[in-house]
Amino acid sequence: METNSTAVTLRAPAQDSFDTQTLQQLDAAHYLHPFTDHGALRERGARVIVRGDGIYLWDSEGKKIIDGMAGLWCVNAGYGRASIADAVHAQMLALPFYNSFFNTTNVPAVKLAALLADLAPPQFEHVFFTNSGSEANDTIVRMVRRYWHLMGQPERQVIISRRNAYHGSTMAGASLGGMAAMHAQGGLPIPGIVHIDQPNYAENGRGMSEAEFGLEAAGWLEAKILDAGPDKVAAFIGEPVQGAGGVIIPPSTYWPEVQRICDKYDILLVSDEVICGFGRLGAWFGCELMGAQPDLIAFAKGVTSGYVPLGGVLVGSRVAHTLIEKGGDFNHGFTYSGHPVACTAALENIRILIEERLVERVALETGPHLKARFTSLVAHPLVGHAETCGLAAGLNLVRRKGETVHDCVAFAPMHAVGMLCRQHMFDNGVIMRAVGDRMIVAPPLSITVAQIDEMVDRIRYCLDLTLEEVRERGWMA
Ligand code: PXG
Repeated sequence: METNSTAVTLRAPAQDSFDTQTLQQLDAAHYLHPFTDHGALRERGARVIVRGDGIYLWDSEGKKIIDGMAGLWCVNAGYGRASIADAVHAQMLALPFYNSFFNTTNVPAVKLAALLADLAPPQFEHVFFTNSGSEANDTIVRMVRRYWHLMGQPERQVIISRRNAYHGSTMAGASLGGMAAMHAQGGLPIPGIVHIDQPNYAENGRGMSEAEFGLEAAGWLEAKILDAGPDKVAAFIGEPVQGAGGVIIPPSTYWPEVQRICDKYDILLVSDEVICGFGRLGAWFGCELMGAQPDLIAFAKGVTSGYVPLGGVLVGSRVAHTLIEKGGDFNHGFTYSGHPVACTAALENIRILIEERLVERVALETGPHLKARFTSLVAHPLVGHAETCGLAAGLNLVRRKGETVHDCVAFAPMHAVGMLCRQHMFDNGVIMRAVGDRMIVAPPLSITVAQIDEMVDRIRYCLDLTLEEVRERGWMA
């Protein structure tokens, strides 16, 4: 007998229209989603996304939506790139898979490794492929500790990260991350990972200029190194701009001072570029803008624009030469490291980014335009402050505005105004991410100036709707 479930599974892919309700029922019955309260999801029903083109998505009800989050910070080239699909199709026919173990390699993986060495800052000549950003960071933990072992300093085990950082959801990735709610589940962090505070000027910089605060926040790294013992510390890891933590843009003094401190104590510097890499900030890698020369770079997301999963670690000469010359086997890797189909998607995606000058456009055209338009939203009664870096932007919804970012009065967390605002956005055809009451956009890099205007106009309209609602509920100061 054919079950209801099989009927839908077999039918759905070939159809233009979708029975949303049936899909939602099956979703609730069978699909455990990431980071999701399934009780709440079951009540609402998941929204079903069926198609994308450029910066737009369509759901199963035919509703058109501006994807202000580029999927999940990853669809840098935009949706509907037939040339990526064609390249992947041809590679699947030629060689869908072969592994890179046992002295074997494949053409797309070799070409991509060489291309990444060209694109990355000069200290990077080597790459280790993974399937995701989390696996890239797990690889980094093992590689850093292996490096220090080979250097005759095996006691250097401690990796310093930051509170409110996001580095993935595997055991090591979630441990490196500084999300308290994640540490509370599964006995994290794993041993040897410690955290310092984030360079969040709005939260921690009262009474200081931004430049002073940047130095102060970098100083927390030095204090932690001294606390742990300089001969015990292996590495520091940070995102150039914290993404999932709320688009936290550090003062310009922060990263050069972090670099100076790492150099002083001979500590490896790791830049997690899973979000910031491949043009998000207007450079191929965020560290180039921030004035840091990391030893290792984690990447994922934008390398394929999310068309096929791929991640990896760019390995700088200091670590690569030690691993290669002193190393013997590095006992680490994945079945799909250097997957030919994923590497093919990356090659075509990067070709598009180069041909359409998308990274340069973020630096010179779309990034500055988003800054002008998005920061003008501070005129809105609900917006306390707004910041952008390249095509990543965040604004704070506040109960009462202040003279400076430090004088704004926040809403009570229990009112979840960010979630309320996010719902208005979605209902009115624009996707924004809510991190508490900070609202975020990071659209595809292919967005045009006119589309930025369309997106910001829609955001302003939804801020009006949110304001109306919080006033009705008596939540404004
Ligand atoms: N590092 C950074 C900086 C990330 O942003 C990861 C590592 C992990 O990558 P994978 O591919 O394993 O997911 C990420 C992922 C959000 C959100 O809500 C952000 C991410 C993932 C899921 C949700 O903003 N970033």
